[in-house]
Amino acid sequence: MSQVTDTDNAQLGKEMSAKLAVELVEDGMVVGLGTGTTAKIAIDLLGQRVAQGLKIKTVATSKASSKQALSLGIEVVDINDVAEINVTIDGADRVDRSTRALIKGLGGALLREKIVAGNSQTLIIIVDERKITDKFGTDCPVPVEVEKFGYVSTKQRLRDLGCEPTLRRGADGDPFITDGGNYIVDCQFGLIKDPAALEAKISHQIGVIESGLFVNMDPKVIVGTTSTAFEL
Ligand code: A5P
Repeated sequence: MSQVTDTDNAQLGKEMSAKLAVELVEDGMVVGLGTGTTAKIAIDLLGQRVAQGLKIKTVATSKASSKQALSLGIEVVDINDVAEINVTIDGADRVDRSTRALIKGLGGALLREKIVAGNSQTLIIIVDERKITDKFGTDCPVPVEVEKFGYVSTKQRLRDLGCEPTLRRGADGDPFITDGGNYIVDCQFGLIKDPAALEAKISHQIGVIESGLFVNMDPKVIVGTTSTAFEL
C-alpha cells in the first residue's frame, strides 16, 4: 500500500469539495469559473456534465481557466455580455473560520476573481481542510495587485500599513505580470484580526488596483476531506 502523504490528502479534499460544488450547477445557469488547482478540478467536472447534456454559459476569471473550459466544450462568454452570474465556483488560499473572509491571489488571478465574485448571486468557495484557519494571515501573505507605474512608492505605502511587502517574481526572476498586465505585491501582515478594516485600508492606497482580501461576500464555503465534503 502506498503511503498517504499530506499532498495526497489535500488532493482528495480538493476533489471532494469540487464534486459537491459542481453538483449544485443547474441547466440554464451562468457560471463563474475560478482559477487555481481546485477550480481546475471543478472545471473538468463541469466539462463532464456538459458532455452529458448540461446547458450552461460560463465567465472565466483567467486566461488559463477560459482555455481549459473551451478545450472541454464549455461555452465561455464575455462578462459584459451577461446580465448576472448565478453561481461562481472558485478556490481560496485561506478562509478565516470566524468571518469567512478569504485570502485569494496566490495564483495571480485575484482582480478578475474579485470582479466575477462580486457580480455573482452565489459564491461557492471550494477548499481542502488545510485552508481553514483560526490564525488568518499568519501563514499566508495578502496578494495585492498594483499598477506598474510608481509601484515602488505603492509598495512603501503598503509597508506603512504594517506589512512586509514583496514584489512577486516569476521563475525567470522577472516581475510576475497578471492577466490584466499589472504587478502583484505579496504583503505579510501576520495575524489579521479585522479583515474588512484592513481590506478598506489597502484599497484606499494610491496605486493599488485590488487586494486579495475578499470580505463581506458571504461565500458558501465547501470543505473537502479525504472522504467527504461539508459546508463550513
Ligand atoms: C488564484 O489567483 C487564487 O485565488 C486561487 O483561487 C487560489 O490561489 C487557490 O488556488 P489552489 O486551488 O490552487 O490552492
